[in-house]
Amino acid sequence: MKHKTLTQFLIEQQRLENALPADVRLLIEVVARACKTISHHVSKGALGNVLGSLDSSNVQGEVQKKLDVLSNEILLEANEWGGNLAAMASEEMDSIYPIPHAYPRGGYLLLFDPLDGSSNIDVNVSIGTIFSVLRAPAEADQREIEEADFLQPGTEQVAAGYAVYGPQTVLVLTVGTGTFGFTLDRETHSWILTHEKISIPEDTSEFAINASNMRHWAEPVRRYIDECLAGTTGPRERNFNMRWVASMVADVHRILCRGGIFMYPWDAREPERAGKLRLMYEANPMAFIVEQAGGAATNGTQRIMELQPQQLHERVSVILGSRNEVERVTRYHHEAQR
Ligand code: AHM
Ligand code: MG
Repeated sequence: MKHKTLTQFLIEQQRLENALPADVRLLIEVVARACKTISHHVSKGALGNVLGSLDSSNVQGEVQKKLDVLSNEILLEANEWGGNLAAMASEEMDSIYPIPHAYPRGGYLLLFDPLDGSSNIDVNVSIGTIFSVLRAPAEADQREIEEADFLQPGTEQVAAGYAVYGPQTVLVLTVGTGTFGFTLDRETHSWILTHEKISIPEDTSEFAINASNMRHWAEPVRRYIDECLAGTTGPRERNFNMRWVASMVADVHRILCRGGIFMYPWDAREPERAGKLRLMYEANPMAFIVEQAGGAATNGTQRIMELQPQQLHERVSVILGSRNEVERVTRYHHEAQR
């Protein structure tokens, strides 16, 4: 069998589908290369002296792991000189990172969570990188890029993807023509297309939620999960299974492979907080990937990709995965509002 590499795939997308400009293609290649480097460091673990925490915290007040910071640096260094970007933003940086004046400036904005699944870093469970690409506003050409230039709804994304560093390192990508997966071949160091046009089953009998927060959930979430747990004798008339990796990349990857619903909803622990996950570099790219695979993503009442961000590090309630289940949870939220 002749393998198709990421480079071939992207060139075909550029030529055949007319789906992506050459500079976005190059930018994705650079991100993918950085993910290879991160994967290499992750796989070294204790031998690479990369495990454990630093004394610092990020803008959300979370303790930074050594690998969080290292991954952030790898992505910044890989992407700053290529000439395709105007600025970057990351979960690990308080504010945006404009491309230094020493390098040519491009027309795109890159946002990322450099290493998602922080609680799993030191315990050898799958973790990953999530990224999203937006256009820099055309009028920003003549001035410095500002944080406000990033505040675009997810529908404006040009590309989105994630890498998961698990038993295999896999890169999942969309440029708006479907969702595709590539496995890292560690012998040739290339990304090989292994998951062609991924399609999420519309129905599922598997849910993913951190059930330790059950007592804090809103009524529609509790109703949905109660009905799943009631199994064959409940209103759903079938048994459900539960999975929770606590790395969004791994939970979403499972859903792309075999269906399921993932929820990190609003809860009453910190009622003023919309959710735990971040809209711009976690929820939006995952929503784009999931929708392109035929799934759905809402915050309980609205499509995630249509939300107008107010802040770079804004948080959001997330319900995504198999279409019919996401629509059901969303309907329960609407019914509760009436
Ligand atoms: P992180 O970006 O700090 O790693 O946080 C995001 C992660 C997600 O990957 C995962 O779904 C969630 O946090 C798990 O949270 P919890 O530990 O509350 O179950
Ligand atoms: Mg994260």
